[in-house]
Amino acid sequence: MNSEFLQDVLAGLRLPQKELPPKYFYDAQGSKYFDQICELEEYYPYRTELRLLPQVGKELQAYFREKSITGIQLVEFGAGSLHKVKPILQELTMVKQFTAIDISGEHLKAASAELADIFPDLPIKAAQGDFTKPMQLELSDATPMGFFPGSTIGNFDPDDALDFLRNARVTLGSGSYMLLGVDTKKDQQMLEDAYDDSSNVTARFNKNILTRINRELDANFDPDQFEHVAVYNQQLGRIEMHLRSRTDQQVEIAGESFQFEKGETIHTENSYKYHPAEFEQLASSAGWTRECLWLAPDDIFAVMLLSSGDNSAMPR
Ligand code: AVJ
Repeated sequence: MNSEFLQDVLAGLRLPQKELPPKYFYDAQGSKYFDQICELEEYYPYRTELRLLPQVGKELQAYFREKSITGIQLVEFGAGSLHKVKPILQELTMVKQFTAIDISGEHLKAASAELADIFPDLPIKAAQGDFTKPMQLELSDATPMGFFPGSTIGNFDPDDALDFLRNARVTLGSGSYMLLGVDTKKDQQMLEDAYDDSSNVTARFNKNILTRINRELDANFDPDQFEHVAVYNQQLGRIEMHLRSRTDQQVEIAGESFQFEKGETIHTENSYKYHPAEFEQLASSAGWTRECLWLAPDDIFAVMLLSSGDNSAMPR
């Protein structure tokens, strides 16, 4: 049942630079830690984007009216706690249906029940799924608009981000839109503080993946024997999170042994940062056109509206 998780973990830890896919952070506990991260003073992306969204919603409403679009079908990728969509739904009254896709099914169920209380007339669908892979959506007559907030796209290497954007353009189809939140390149200290907070919430979030592996995959990690590390890789324009072994140690996972040297790391996450123009370039390589750009004060976060144009020649 957990064989994909097991295979991903074994494959990642057999590499010379050991790694684990960040999508496995989000078990029930990990999703809770992530919500705590979003409350941190140091973690600026969450609140910065959230503050931009009422304005974004208002301007989207005017933009779509201008285009004589009367119905929107909103599809959120990596939906999590569904806080970000609220200001959009508040302002964008032409949304006829909301579909939320997330990897953590239970978390999503609770969040969509809460959303249904706030928007009782809105049809809401919750789908557990891996949005990093191509998928099928039930599309209505309303204009599809993808929603991918939080700079979650930053978890992908640029190649994979390009694939995601291409796949999403096929999934959403001709005449669709995509609203994206993208974290920007900025002062290194500000970036590193956001991923290595003084209350160590991010450290617990990072180490929780080891606890999850112990529980679900019959392993014997001692999370205390690993140290949380977050560094900005200037060359590649990304925050890297690692778990650094405090000693020489051996860990058993489903009967396979893994050696860790003191100081050796498991690379657990990348969080890419883009100049707005840099991201527009990436989106346009995937066939999207940038329609609108909203920047937070000091350009510390960007929200973009992309349009697919006519892609009817593409396979659906
Ligand atoms: C959910 C991927 C957007 O990269 O900022 C937060 C995850 N990791 N703190 C990010 C995360 C550590 C977050 N994303």
